[in-house]
Amino acid sequence: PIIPRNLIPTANSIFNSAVVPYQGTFAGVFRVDDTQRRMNLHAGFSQDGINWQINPKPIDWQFEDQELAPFEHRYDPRVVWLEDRFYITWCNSYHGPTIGIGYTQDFNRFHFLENALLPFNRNGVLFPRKINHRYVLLSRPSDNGHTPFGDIFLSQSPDMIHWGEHRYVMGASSGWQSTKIGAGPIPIETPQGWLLIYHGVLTSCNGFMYSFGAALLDLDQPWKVIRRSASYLLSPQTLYECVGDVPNVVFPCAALHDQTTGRIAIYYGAADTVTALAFCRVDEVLDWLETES
Ligand code: BMA
Repeated sequence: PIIPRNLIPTANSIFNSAVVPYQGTFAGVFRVDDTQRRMNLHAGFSQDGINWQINPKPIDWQFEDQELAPFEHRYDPRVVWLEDRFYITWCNSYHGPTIGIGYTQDFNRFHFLENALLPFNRNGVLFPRKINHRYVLLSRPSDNGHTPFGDIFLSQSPDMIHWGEHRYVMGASSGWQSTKIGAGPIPIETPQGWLLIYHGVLTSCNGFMYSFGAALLDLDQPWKVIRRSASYLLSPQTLYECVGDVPNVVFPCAALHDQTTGRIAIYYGAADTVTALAFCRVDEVLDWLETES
């Protein structure tokens, strides 16, 4: 773990958070549940990607349409540099959980764009570039509760506002991913396809258990799955993954990819309490996927 639950005074927990390279340093959007247990998003900054300063106040979104402004909850952010700005997607509430989209240029002023999809939906994840002249968004249609089902779908948009041309990507299957699955970090482009790290949920005697694995999606038709891991890449096994507000949860929301070394840094929430960091390499994961799928 790199971020403790109480890094800022009002925090009950800081987890499921997304970071990006920013002006030679790092910036991010963090899920902070406060001591009233309100779920909200905060901006944060780091020189090294490991030691973080998180703003004590939540992000103050600028809304053009005040209809969308009332706060209910905001959680599980993803952040991506796309064309000319950083887009943020998260689980927003508008009469139930749905996918909020906003943007920032500087992690100081944040603009709310729209709710991309109808409720109920979670795990909205943008691809880092247009594909076939369309913005592309993964999501996981769901229910208003703790959702005992869930498959990954894809939607396309000409303008980041209007989403359609929905395609099925993949669904819950067996073992660690038998109850539901959801896209994790922004997909990583490789010559072989889009590398998608995703979480999967198993229902045990103790409730849900969240692990994560990987899949390879077609570069031009990313709803087509080339490979998908039968085993998990990482499952909750350490104390900080197994003990916390929600035991037995690892939930990845960001993966920084160093093009030179091929190294990936995966930022994931552990036990819905702290933010943790794991490393792997693109070539290792792709080789592993060949034996795994
Ligand atoms: C999901 C989301 C995640 C959370 C997970 C485990 O439904 O709420 O934020 O990490 O449950 O509690």
